[in-house]
Amino acid sequence: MQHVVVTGGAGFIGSNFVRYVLTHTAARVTVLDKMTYAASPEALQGLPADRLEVVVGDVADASVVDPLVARLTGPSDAVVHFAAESHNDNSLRDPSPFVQTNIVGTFVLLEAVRAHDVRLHHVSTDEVYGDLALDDPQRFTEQTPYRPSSPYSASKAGADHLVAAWVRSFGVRATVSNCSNNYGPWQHIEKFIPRQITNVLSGSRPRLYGSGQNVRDWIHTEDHSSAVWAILQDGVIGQTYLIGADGERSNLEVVQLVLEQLGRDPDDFDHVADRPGHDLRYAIDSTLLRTELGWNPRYTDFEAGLKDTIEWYSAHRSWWEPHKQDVEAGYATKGQ
Ligand code: NAD
Ligand code: TDX
Repeated sequence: MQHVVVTGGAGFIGSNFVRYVLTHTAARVTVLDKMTYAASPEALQGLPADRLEVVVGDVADASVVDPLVARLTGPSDAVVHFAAESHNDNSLRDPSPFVQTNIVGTFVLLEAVRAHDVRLHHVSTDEVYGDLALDDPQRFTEQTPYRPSSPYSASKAGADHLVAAWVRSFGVRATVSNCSNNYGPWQHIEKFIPRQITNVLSGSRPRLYGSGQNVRDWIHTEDHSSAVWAILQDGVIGQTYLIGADGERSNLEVVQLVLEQLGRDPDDFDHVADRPGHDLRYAIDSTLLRTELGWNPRYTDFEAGLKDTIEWYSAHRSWWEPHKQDVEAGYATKGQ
């Protein structure tokens, strides 16, 4: 049976990927997760226990990582690397864990897969490419030069470069994907869409940074999972694949959609302090992934995906409500 080690498998996208693999394939999964504030072990409950093991540990700790990777001896076994500090706003407050987990953690993992000749898929972000003008007809492609803006995106860019170097210099069998903004169940309420949904559900107003003209290219997390699985099965070693679902929306549009779908006045939100260095627009051209691997997103209707997500947060109050006050107190100190 194929065995996949998933780092960061208790986080938002990692846990959705673990669920995807255990539901759609016969593979066995070992999650390696440090269980930081961003982890949701609850997201892994109810999955087939005979094919899932959870190991609590730090991806930057070679004494934990090396023996786990050494267990991957089958021809299709692999590591899928989601573990990261993932929130831009946190990286502006304290970049240190971003450098440690995202860069040093990726280095430690690369050394382990090099030592044991194990296949790696490294999960990254479109933010490594910087931002685009609102009217730029070009979108990001695999050829776009790196130009990260924040400590978070710079740390992810550093990790991507390490992977590329380990492929070229040491022959490590790795692929990389750079995906656009994910939404869906189990996303931490510090992030844009869940923050606004849970603001409305708790009787307060959505908070839009700056003018709200900034554009993000939204993809449902399940489509990210199916793309990563397709790359793991058929991706070309050494290749980078961009993952996106043609979901460009301005932040203003998204906030107004959330308000409308929850039956509120679409203007019932506050403009708050902008994010320093705030990227204006991200947009992905995923032609390579679609033509080479035949991948297509299933969630092509953003309004419908958002509606499902709102329903999910309405039904999972007990998961997010205990953390809401602390998350908002953190934002309040920055006027956001
Ligand atoms: P998340 O913050 O929800 O989850 C990250 C997980 O990694 C958590 O479970 C956390 O406990 C774990 N983790 C953190 N530090 C660790 C360490 N040192 N060792 C082991 N585990 C550790 O993040 P997410 O939004 O699910 O993002 C997952 C990956 O996808 C990241 O690599 C991120 O850069 C990438 N990505 C995210 C998006 C997005 O829209 N959220 C888009 C593109 C790419
Ligand atoms: O309250 C808010 N109000 C607001 O206007 C928050 C939290 C965010 N925003 C804006 C900032 C961004 O333009 O919404 C947009 C999305 O913000 P985030 O959810 O923080 O995401 P972003 O900074 O775009 O990064 C996300 O996508 C790429 C993930 O957090 C990263 O991990 C991923 O790499």
